[in-house]
Amino acid sequence: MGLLFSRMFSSLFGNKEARILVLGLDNAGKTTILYRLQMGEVVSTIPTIGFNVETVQYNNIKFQVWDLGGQTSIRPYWRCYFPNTQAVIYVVDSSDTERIGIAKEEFHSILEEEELKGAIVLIFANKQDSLVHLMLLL
Ligand SMILES: Nc1nc2c(ncn2[C@@H]2O[C@H](COP(=O)(O)OP(=O)(O)OP(=O)(O)O)[C@@H](O)[C@H]2O)c(=O)[nH]1
Ligand SMILES: [Mg+2]
Repeated sequence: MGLLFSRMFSSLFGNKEARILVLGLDNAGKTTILYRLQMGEVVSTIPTIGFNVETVQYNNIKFQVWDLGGQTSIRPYWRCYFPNTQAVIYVVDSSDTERIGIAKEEFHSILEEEELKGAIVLIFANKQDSLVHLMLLL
């Protein structure tokens, strides 16, 4: 997964540093993805109150990756981090079918933000393993 992101962004940004926001509803898997990218490992997480920020380096490209808490009460603060953002990774819990509408609404709000108009957006359909389990139950 890390290699996939690195290849994609290296073709987009060349040698520059890039600021990336990882957004999505609470429990979507944002922090898990951040540390999977940075350390190459799946770590155990707790809900993020505020943010985590890490530098992820691939060859000569540096990514400053901001993982913001996704709880309802924290989402209004996402906009504080929008300036100077080159890319957004929007993480969706594919198995959270009940909240897919809320995830969509939040995503559309992001797309309307003036400060993110030039940003590249990637939608990451996370928890595909849980989705498979869900489908097996149906
Ligand atoms: N089954 C499964 N679980 C995952 C996956 N990715 C993350 N999780 C689990 O989902 C839970 C929430 O993950 P986090 O990375 O903390 O979620 P978050 O989006 O950072 O949540 P907030 O910080 O509250 O916004 C954890 O128990 C993770 O282990 C995945 O691909 N599959
Ligand atoms: Mg988190």
